[in-house]
Amino acid sequence: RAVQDTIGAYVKDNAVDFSEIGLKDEELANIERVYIVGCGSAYHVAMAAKYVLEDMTQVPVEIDIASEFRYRNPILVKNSLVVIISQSGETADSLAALRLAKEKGVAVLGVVNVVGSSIARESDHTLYTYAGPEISVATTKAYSTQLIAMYLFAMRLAQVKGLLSEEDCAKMIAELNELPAKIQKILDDKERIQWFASKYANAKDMFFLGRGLDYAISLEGSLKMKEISYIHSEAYAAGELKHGTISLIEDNTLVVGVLTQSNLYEKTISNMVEVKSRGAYLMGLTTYGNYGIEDTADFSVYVPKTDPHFATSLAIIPLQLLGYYVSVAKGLDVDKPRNLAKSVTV
Ligand code: F1P
Repeated sequence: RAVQDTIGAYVKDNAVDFSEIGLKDEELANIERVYIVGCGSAYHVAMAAKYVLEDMTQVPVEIDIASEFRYRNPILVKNSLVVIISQSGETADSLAALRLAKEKGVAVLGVVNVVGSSIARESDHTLYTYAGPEISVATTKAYSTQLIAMYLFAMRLAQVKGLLSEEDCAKMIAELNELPAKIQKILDDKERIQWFASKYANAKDMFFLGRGLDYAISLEGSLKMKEISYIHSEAYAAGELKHGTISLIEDNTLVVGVLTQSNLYEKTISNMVEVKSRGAYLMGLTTYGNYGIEDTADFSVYVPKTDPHFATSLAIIPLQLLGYYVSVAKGLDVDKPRNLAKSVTV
């Protein structure tokens, strides 16, 4: 529902339409660089958006954690746009990043859920997400809607830059409109993840691996595991694991490989084989059709096919469920993760 509402807010007559938020095509046409900034899950959306935007628009994208951006005196080039992603619109570091960008004379696009929040008010343009008022502390719906907002932004920018035809944009919109039903299909199969998750209530460490967009998904899956299950987990760009962390793999350590991007599939499989030979127990997360994964993974989870740019929206669901059900198996209160606040305003 949240995903559908966010799509519906900015799609008119099979095209992405930002006229209501005053983001004009002439302004988009001038953008030569994009900086995307956020904290926590919002930063992981930034990373996914970087892959999508660069691939679709050929505009270079830099991403940063807001608490780093605000203190490092970032060089912001002319004709750039800073995108600040924040569910609450009140996160102190993200708000400070926004103010810094404005001081430096760069336009800001806020991607915000809470209407009238500080970031929404101070941004030059605000793309509202429609995650609704009932937001969990460990971001799930907000993450999904922020992704949608960033896909729509990438599609409009690609069209303005002449890299996406009206017809291809309409096809992408059709794919977007299918996401809610596909998400529901994954949720309908949740018992299988629950059964698997219940075996990991006592796990010490977990690792998530992926390349490209699948690395961004891995980071968010790993964060969910930490936030709600209190299990030490790390996400690695799959090729980086062997440069150190592989020494932490012991017999039966759970390693989750994410493989939604067909051009990177074989490479990530080879990294999974490497950790398996060190004793890891492998969960493979891929799209329907890639049944060869069962030759390598001990437990395989499939998500429906979609445009590869949108794969994050589907692949994150089993990982959120994994974190959720490990937490349930440990008898924890998923809605009240310790030490975590809904909005970090200091
Ligand atoms: C950012 C954030 C969330 C996280 C937790 C703490 O919040 O890091 O991603 O799940 O709630 O804050 P926001 O800037 O998106 O409101």
